Amino acid sequence: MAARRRKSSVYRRLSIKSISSLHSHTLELVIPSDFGREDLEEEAAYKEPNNRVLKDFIPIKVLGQGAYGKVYLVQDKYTGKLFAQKQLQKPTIEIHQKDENHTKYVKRTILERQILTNITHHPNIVKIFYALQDDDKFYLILEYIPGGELFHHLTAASNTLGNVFKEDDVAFYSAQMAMGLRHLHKLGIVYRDLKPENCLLNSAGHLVLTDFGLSKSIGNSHDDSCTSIIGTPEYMAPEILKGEEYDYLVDWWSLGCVIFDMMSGKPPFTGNSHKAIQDKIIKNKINFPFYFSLDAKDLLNKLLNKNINKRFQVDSNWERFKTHRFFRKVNWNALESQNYSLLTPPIVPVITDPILAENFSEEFTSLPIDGGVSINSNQNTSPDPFKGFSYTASNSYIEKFC
Ligand code: ISQ
Repeated sequence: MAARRRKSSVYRRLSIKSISSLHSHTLELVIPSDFGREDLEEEAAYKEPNNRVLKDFIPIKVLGQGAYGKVYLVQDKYTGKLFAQKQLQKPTIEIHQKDENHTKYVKRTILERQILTNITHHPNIVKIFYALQDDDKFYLILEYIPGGELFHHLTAASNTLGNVFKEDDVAFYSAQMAMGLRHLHKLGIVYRDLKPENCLLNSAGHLVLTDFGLSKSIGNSHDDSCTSIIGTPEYMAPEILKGEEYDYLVDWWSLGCVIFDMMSGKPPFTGNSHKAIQDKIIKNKINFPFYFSLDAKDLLNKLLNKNINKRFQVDSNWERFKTHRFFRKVNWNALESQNYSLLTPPIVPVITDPILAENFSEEFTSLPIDGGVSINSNQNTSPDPFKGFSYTASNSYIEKFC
């Protein structure tokens, strides 16, 4: 295959202030965003996208950090394309003895890779392009969603009631969440972890669900040992917290909690400890703020019914859900035909250059990039106890969607 130049170069804006004795000028220079990065080889030989190793992804910034790993913004050194790379430390005997939660995260990451690769393309669900590993870590190379968390924009959406969205905007985002959930349910997947942090905005302002570490394939596995609760219970359905059997309905409960949160700035049940929150979710009645509309309260009462037999069975009553008055301004036809250009998102994120990750918290983006890939990275782990983890999407998929 002949060497091919990168199709498009990514550019970065630099503002340089110059102060003369009389005036202050701002000069804007537009330079390639990989300027000065010798590791991005300008003349790198062309390599098919389905032929990547870890070292082909150059870490640019930290986008997020969890208990057991970080999410990096990385750049494919051959194409300049950006991806989100989710990393997780592999289990060692030492970690295993000290920390049983880590073992759960490892099982979840393996499950997350299986679930994501089984999901057919959907605009409201993050895409996976590669799953790689070296001796120390697992790496999921995912679609980069540059608009950041929906709730990052909620904090900016100050109005007289505080950091809350208008009801019509809440209807817009919750309809997109519902589209993503329904797609998963049709594939036999329960998401189980719908919460604000997992809802990102793409460059056009449409919502994308990420983080499938808690998802579960119904009927595939009865072993739930890897999915006992870690993290915050605020958006979790009472039947999960009680350790009872559950199904797709848990996602519609969580949707109710996220709608409540978008409209009021907090989820319906809060407290100082996980135990206090859990108790309220199981026992307490919901209190609606005075400014919630009748339509919103009606929908939320249906979604947030603690009794699973009385909760809104959205999957089997999809038409009734879509035609609820709360969603009266939503263009469901455009959503269902995936004609997103007909939709007008309430917020279009400011993205000067996606490589700047300006919609992600500085708490993360200012962290040093302590080597995205493990030192002494040896990708050909042998013998490989995690055989089956590694995955590469097809060239056509990578080229079409990235
Ligand atoms: C995609 N883009 C940005 C951040 C992300 C965090 C987690 C998973 C996927 C992501």
